[in-house]
Amino acid sequence: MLIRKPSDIPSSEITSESAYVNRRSFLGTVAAGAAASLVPGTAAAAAAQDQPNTWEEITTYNNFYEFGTGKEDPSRNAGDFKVRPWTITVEGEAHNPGTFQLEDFIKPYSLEDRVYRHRCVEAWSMVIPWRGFELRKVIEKAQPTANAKYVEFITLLDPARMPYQRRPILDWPYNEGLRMDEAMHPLTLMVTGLYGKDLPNQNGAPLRLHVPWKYGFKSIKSIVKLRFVEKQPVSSWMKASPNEYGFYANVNPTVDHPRWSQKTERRIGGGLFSPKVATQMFNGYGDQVAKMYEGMDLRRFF
Ligand SMILES: Nc1nc2c(c(=O)[nH]1)N[C@H]1C(S)=C(S)[C@@H](COP(=O)(O)O)O[C@H]1N2
Ligand SMILES: [Mo]
Repeated sequence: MLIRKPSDIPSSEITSESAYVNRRSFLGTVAAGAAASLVPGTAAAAAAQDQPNTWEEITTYNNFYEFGTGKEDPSRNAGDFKVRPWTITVEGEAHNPGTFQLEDFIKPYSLEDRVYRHRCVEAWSMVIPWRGFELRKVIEKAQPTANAKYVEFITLLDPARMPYQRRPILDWPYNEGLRMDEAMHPLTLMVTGLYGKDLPNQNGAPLRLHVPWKYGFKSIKSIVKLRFVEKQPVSSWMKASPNEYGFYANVNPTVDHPRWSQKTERRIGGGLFSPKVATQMFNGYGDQVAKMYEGMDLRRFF
């Protein structure tokens, strides 16, 4: 069976989530202890912020408009979505393009588990233990030409299987893009699973992106195509509302969304009265990614 709900998972496997969380909190404690003499409050707060959300939270609070616009719609509506067979096409400005069955596409890469913060443009956040491989490995294999300046990603278009594509919510299929250096960054992950299991449909099965320093809408789900292009792609969200959603979409507490503040975020699962936490520049990954944006006006290139 490919997609399993917690109720389908034998109890011997359910321990994996609590073991994961306990291991993280142990590491968090050690890290916080080591750093305490330097930055007491900050390290402890950062460690607490890096506790993964539960399987339940990650799989029932989703944005996946192809299956409805309510947060619980994808978990309710995507259950029957069949993700095999699944074909991936690599095309455009590349010396080594191709069309692959998902299994063949993934085969060359070894999967690793990485815990990433995930910050939605709607000012909520989670911490998610993804499983996947670096996008740069795919790019190295595809060998983009000198003309390739961006990579565009495209979600499946199939209104028979993705029911809300019959409604004019966005200009379907959902698409996104990254500049080549962003796509080549070692943090940029092609995701196939979470908590060590295959991705549930509502989280973007069978293959989605996660770019942890950018707002969640960059992390496109159920990808069928990667296209190397010379010109900056125009994403579905840019088309829908260009003054609200830019191409870069870097998490940035100093640049508010036109309709709300981006200075703080609400951690999903924290409970109704949990305090809002401060949003960090580049979602806390600035030491690894800020260099790519040196000299750019991030108010203009939002
Ligand atoms: N194809 C597609 N990808 C998508 C979306 C979508 O509606 N359709 N929503 C985006 C948004 S706004 C967010 S916050 C993340 C949510 O990912 P998650 O449900 O795994 O947390 O997916 C992104 N990728
Ligand atoms: Mo989002």
